[in-house]
Parts: sequence; C-alpha cells; structure tokens
Amino acid sequence: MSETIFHKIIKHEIPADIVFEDEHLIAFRDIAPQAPVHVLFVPKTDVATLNDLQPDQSAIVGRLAVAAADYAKREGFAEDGYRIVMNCNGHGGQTVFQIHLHLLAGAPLGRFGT
Ligand code: DGP
Repeated sequence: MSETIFHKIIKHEIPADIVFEDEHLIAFRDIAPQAPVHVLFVPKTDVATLNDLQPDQSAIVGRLAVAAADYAKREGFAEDGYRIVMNCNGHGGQTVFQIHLHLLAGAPLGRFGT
C-alpha cells in the first residue's frame, strides 16, 4: 500500500490540527472544511478503502465512529446532531486512500445530493 498524506500525519511528519489521538486512531481538522466543524478520524492500521476492510477488522471502523461520537459529546454538539461519512473510490469521492471517517457538524446539513 502506498503512503498517503494521512500516514505522514499519523507519523507527525507533517503538521495537522489534531483534536484527538490514541493508540488506534488520530483525528484532525480537514484542510478544506465542508461544514463549521469538519474533523477526519483516521485509523493507524493501513486500510486503503472500505472495500479492503476484512471481517476481522470491523473494530477499526467501530472505533472511528465511537471516537467521533465522543468528540461530538465533548464539544457539545451531539444533541444538535452531526453527520459521519466515509467515501469509497471514485464515485464515492475518495481522494486519500487510507480509510477515514468525516465528522461534519455545526450547522444544519443539506440532504444527500448527486
Ligand atoms: P476524501 O475525499 O473522503 O478522501 O477526503 C479527504 C479529505 O482530506 C478532504 O476533505 C481533504 C482532506 N485533506 C487532504 N489533504 C489534507 C491534509 O494535508 N491535511 C488535512 N488536514 N486534510 C487534508
């Protein structure tokens, strides 16, 4: 698997606005926010796309979701609500090939479009 910009952030080789980190994952603000709050949750295990996630790796995505919900609760916008998104490959709009979960919040979000 080729190294992505997110691998460099995981290794702290390039800067990012990190909001949470533990032994499993790192979370940092998206460089091109699509909402007032836009944070990316990235596992430290290499998985290029959701298609590559193996059945015994389901905890990886579970941890991303729990970390995103914990962050929403901690930051006080859980009750108002938020959206989590994972893009996969071309039609999904994936541009960085290390899986990641987008957390979008801070304003009412539109319905899904094309
Ligand atoms: P996706 O399209 O789902 O692969 O989302 C990739 C996101 O990553 C996109 O919203 C922009 C963000 N991004 C790309 N490069 C960087 C970077 O160097 N730093 C940060 N913080 N975000 C980045």
